[in-house]
Amino acid sequence: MVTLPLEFSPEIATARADGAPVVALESTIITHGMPFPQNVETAALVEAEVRAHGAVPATIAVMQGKLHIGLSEAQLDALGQAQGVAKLSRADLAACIAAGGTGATTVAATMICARAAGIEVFATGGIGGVHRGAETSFDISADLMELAQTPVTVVAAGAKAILDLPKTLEVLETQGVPVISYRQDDFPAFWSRSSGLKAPLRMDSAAQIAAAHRMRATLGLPGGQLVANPIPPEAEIPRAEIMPVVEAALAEAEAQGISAKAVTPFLLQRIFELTGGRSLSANIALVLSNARLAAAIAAELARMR
Ligand code: PSU
Ligand code: MN
Repeated sequence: MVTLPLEFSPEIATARADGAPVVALESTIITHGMPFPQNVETAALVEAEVRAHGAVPATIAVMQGKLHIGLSEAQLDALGQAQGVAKLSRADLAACIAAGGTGATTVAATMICARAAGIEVFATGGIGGVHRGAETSFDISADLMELAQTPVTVVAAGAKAILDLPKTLEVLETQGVPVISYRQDDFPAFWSRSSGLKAPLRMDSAAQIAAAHRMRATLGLPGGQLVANPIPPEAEIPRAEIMPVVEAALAEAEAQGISAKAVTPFLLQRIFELTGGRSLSANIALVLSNARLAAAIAAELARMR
């Protein structure tokens, strides 16, 4: 057997020794989800937000074959500026580490790494899902199947309207993933507070979410939970405004034959350009809000230990 080359930052090593609450953060949002320099600025703000709410942030990435749990400021900066960083999902992770490579982890890969590091809560922006036209393209993000098998509670602002949201909820239900809207009945749609669809579950406190996480393990069920936290009202882009932009970006992706792993980054970049950066301000606000909720859930879980 080879051992996993886990590399804990000093801050995370201390937090682990103390049993302090830790929140995992992904790195694909930095390399493929936002432009430089806002990506690096946001990563630092999100880490600060987690600390301000009583938990320790662990940004996760693969660098030169090491699985880093917690990055230094210099490492975050380097990752945020690097060109052509690999996007690692479940399928790519082992090959990248074994080859001594560097890559950013998606939601699926970050969940796998968080579990390996004993971290139970993870904050991000939006998860991948079922793409529109999946009935012909079969493009369904590995994030959904990861939620069904890896025991990490993921806090996101729902899924983007670039996806087919009804089909995304159907797959999550089929896979047995608890989808929990936070303090509202509707499933949120990333930039907008509502998708127009009801979420299967609703919870109103971090303690409730932590208790459900523990009970899932007690029942012997594999998998995690998806907590869908609506964007703060003041940062919301109403559906009527964002939908035409989403449609335009989707039409361009189709015309240019964008496929597979390139689809999500292409759409995010085009929507950023077409909204004159407004989509990015909304994205930053919702990630910060998710960081706060994830810190509160991690604190509850630490208290229950
Ligand atoms: N959705 C977003 N922002 C993102 C991503 C998705 O709103 O940054 C990233 C996440 O890392 C997610 C990945 O796990 O894209 C999903 O990619 P795919 O659809 O190729 O599985
Ligand atoms: Mn895909």
